Amino acid sequence: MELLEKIKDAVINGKQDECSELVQKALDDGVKVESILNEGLIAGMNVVGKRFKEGEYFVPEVLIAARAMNFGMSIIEPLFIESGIEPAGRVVLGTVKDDIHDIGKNLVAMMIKGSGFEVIDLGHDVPPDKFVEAASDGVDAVLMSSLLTTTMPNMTNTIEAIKNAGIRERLIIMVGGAPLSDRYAKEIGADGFAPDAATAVEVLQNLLSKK
Ligand code: B1M
Repeated sequence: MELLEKIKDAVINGKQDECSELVQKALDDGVKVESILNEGLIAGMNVVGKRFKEGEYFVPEVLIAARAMNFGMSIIEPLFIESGIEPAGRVVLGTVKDDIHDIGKNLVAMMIKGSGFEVIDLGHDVPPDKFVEAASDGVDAVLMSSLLTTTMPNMTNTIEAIKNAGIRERLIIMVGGAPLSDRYAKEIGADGFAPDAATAVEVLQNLLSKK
């Protein structure tokens, strides 16, 4: 089997050590960093996202696959700058103020990272001004997660803070989390909503392509 196909499979099957070894072997064999990223690691996470969406994979499988991908990524990341590979985009992500639920948010982070984006993960309980601060230069999108009906208004507060900072126009704003809906996202003035982590990637890519 071709090396890149093996890397893809190692991600899909969550084999972290195998994934790092194969990535290192590919580098030693002179395979381009870009190919390792796109045809190996990202291709693997795409399959994982699809299986998750179709109910074939559950949260643990996704977490294990994402960990394997991260093992592989850590080997090629230092080479990105040298080879001049630009990320697909740069996003800021966090769970809003007063909300500490971060399992779903972490899944979203992994999927998005697995699609070639640079993710600035602010963690959980993130106040509006932290989102604003992080979304300054070179950031394409702000992604917010909320799992509590009581913290959903903090998405509105964050969007307000982003508007007040004068940076709303150049940013894509996406929201998600179990109690949210597409309708709510529209009501609060977000650009997009995704019901799950795999769809989050599709929605983000779609919104950025129209930007
Ligand atoms: Co909390 N909790 N919890 N909790 N908790 C819920 C959310 C709840 C529904 C349980 C219930 O009552 N049935 C309820 C919320 C009710 C409501 O407001 N609607 C609730 C409550 C009330 C609370 C506390 C207030 C309880 C208390 O202390 N009285 C408290 C609040 C703490 C706080 O945040 N201030 C609390 C605390 C906790 C724990 C700390 C114990 C723990 C969180 C641990 C952690 O995250 N590190 C916890 C957990 C685990 C849950 C449940 C059981 C599971 C949540 C989860 O991780 N799901 C949850 C009940 C349930 O859902 N069964 C519950 C798995 C995860 C993969 O799914 O997060 O939905 P989810 O993410 C999905 C999508 O929503 C989407 O993609 C993800 C993957 O597909 N998504 C996005 C998420 N963010 C997105 C962003 C996007 C796009 C998609 O774009 C930006």
